[in-house]
Amino acid sequence: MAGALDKQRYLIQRIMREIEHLYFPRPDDDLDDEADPPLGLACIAKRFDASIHPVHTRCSALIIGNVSAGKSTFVNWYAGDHLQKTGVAIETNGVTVVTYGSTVNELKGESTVLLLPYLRALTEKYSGFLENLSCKTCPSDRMCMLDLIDSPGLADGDMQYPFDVMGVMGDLAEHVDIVLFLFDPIGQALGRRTLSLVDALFKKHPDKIRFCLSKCDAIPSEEERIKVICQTTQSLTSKISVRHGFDLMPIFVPGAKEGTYLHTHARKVERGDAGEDETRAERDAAFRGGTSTVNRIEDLCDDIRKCVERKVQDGLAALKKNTETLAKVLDGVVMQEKERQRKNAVRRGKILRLWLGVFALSVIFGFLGFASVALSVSSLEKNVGPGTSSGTAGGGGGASSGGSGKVQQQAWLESWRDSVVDLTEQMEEVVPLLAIAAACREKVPFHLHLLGGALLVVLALALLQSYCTRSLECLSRQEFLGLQERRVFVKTCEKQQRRLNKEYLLHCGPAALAGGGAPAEPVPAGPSASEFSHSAASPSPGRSPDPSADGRDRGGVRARRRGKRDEDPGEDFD
Ligand SMILES: Nc1nc2c(ncn2[C@@H]2O[C@H](COP(=O)(O)OP(=O)(O)OP(=O)(O)O)[C@@H](O)[C@H]2O)c(=O)[nH]1
Ligand SMILES: [Mg+2]
Repeated sequence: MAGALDKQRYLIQRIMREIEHLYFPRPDDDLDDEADPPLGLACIAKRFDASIHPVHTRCSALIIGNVSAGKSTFVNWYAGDHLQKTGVAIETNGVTVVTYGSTVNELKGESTVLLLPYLRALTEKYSGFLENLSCKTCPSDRMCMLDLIDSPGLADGDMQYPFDVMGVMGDLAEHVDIVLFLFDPIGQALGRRTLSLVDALFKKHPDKIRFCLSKCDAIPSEEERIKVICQTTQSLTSKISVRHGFDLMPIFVPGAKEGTYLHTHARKVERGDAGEDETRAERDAAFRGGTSTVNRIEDLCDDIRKCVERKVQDGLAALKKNTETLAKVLDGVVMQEKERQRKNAVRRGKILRLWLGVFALSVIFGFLGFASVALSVSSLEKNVGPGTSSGTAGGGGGASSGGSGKVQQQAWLESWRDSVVDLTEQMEEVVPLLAIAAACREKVPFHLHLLGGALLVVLALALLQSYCTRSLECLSRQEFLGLQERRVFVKTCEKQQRRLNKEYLLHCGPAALAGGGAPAEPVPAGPSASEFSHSAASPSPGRSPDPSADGRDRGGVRARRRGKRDEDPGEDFD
């Protein structure tokens, strides 16, 4: 049984780790990652403004209860280490998150927020919370996928808290997967504060809440135990509206009374050190610690384990939805890009045709102009005589050699010229720009005027063309390759999701029962303290306890990415 539990735990850890790395890959140390940062679904979603389902790859349990209800003892027992102070006096003042680490370590407020970014909003919202927040790490396998949040005991009267404890508990309950309410049968179990929190949280998250009557072994007789259970149930059900059967689990930490709870046989069983043939009845007997008192602490552990399982299923389902969403978004971007490129190509064609038309027209008009000038010169020379075309100086020669008709023609030409000159002078008076042009005309030869005019026309056409046919902004080739790489990555993630889902179902389904489940791989040691600081810097809300395996997975994805890019960079888009 313990072996099967271990197999299941290792498989879940591996799946969650792989899911996490698809969202938040960590840079490789051996690669120049500043130039080529690893791709992740989270950064792709951010880059393309796609809304994806939030990713939480770790399960978390919030433990709430009255003062001395045994919250810290339960956390220590579950994690298998003496992490939290315990005692009859008020011991816990702040909030402590117990999580996985390769060593037993303690982080204070700001480091805790770096490691668990979801707490940032709470530290900003509630003054005094950051100073009373800490994180403790321990190398227990059971904590690989789980964070236990220990809270200050709730008491009425003059009890002062360094922060708004009710507000913080309410907000933490939003984030966590399961909330355990522990009631101490000896102390003030159902105070006003505790009951109002029960009421508030049960209204919002009825499925997350578990009620436990802790320290049951401290009640001397079975009769009194039944009385306490009845009274507590009555008080609670009068406060909350219970839709289904109300369950108050009587629990106690075996060995807590004697202070030996970290060394009991039950702990060994829970850690998987006991033999495979250990039955549930034997384990129950171990949990009772040799007494006849009913202890449902294993049911509570089962509930926590189921939460972790649900996390995997939710993670796989969210991965499927998110990869589909991102694939759609990227396809849309590619389509838009292609549409822009097509429109630009059409516009370029139009521009080319326009310029070809302008060129052809200028050739035709140039040819026609040249021909008309040549014809008019030759006809003038024929009618008036040589030299006429070059100016009025030749007029005398023409008069002597031509007849009266030719003289009339020349006189008409001169009068026409005079009238044009008169008109130009009148216009120069009205439009000063023309006066400047006239001044220039005296100095600049006529053919340069023509050339300038032609250039002005061309410029005007070019401006008109650029205004009318402005091309749409497109991605550069590099950016387009990046887009393609992302799409390939999302496709790879889709395949990975299918593979992981299959592995998980194989493990849970009949094949697993027949011994065909996924092979159990021992999870290598978790991150060291320095690795924790590294993961703290990463944007991931969850962390992996196994960086070496991360490298393996990531290496595979990167090799595929690179291989794909080298093979055929435009396979999907061109
Ligand atoms: N008999 C018995 N005693 C327990 C059990 N759990 C805890 N205790 C004792 O109860 C006392 C209080 O335990 P803590 O774990 O410090 O309780 P707590 O809820 O964390 O208390 P605060 O942090 O002060 O609110 C300690 O002396 C424990 O040894 C249990 O299951 N059975
Ligand atoms: Mg405590």
